[in-house]
Amino acid sequence: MPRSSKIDDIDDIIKEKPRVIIMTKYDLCDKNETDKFIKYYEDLGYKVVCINLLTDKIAKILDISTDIMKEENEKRKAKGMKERPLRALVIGVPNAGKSTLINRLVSKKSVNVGNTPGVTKNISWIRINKDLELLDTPGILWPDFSDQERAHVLAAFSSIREEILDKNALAVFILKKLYEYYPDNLKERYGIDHLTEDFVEEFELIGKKRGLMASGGVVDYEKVATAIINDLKSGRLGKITLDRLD
Ligand SMILES: Nc1nc2c(ncn2[C@@H]2O[C@H](COP(=O)(O)OP(=O)(O)O)[C@@H](O)[C@H]2O)c(=O)[nH]1
Ligand SMILES: [Mg+2]
Repeated sequence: MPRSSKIDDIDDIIKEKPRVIIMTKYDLCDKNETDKFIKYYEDLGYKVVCINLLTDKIAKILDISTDIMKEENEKRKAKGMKERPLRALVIGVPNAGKSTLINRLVSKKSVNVGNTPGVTKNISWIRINKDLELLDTPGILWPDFSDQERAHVLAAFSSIREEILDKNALAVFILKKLYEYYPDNLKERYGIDHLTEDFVEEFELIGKKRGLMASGGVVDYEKVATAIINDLKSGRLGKITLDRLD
């Protein structure tokens, strides 16, 4: 969800500071669509890294921070200032992979290099390498989910609690999106090749197929909704990107 997960006022927050856009969970997405976003941001002049944080080498992120610091330190030297490491903060919406990223960057050799009093606790800087110091806690920022479509995308990928929305409505949203963008995946996983007005047929079909029954031998709709949501998140519905660039 490269668009839905974007924090709206990020430009105001970051201003002219260097920024790297890290597209996490690259293993779960539809590369065709995500690559359009990557190109879009690169064309705007941003540094973009796409990564599977669970398995890919973290070096590509470290290399970028080294590059940024080279540029920054040249500017500093020109002004007669001392060189210094880059101090970076990981920012993103809930479930984006912030903690995973920080844990990957911090190694046993990393040392705490100082504390800054924060609002609720001290925040510490961790030396990752000679060019990079990282804040040990991520900045969690909430996306604006007043837009219904966006709220559904965010809930579908666990960035906002799905309880905020009606579970059945979220499952129906996912079915509609799959039908629009990934009809083959919908057919393959659930045997569904068309959608009906009230979705009863679809829920019945999925429930029977997956044995999601309540007592009395009737399909348990709540279990069906949960299954659809979990199938999407786990990648069992295939590699899915729900945002479109245009
Ligand atoms: N498949 C996949 N899972 C990821 C990736 N990055 C993070 N995760 C998983 O996504 C979930 C949320 O990650 P977490 O780091 O806790 O997100 P945070 O809320 O931003 O701190 C965890 O279960 C991670 O294991 C990734 O690149 N690929
Ligand atoms: Mg976290």
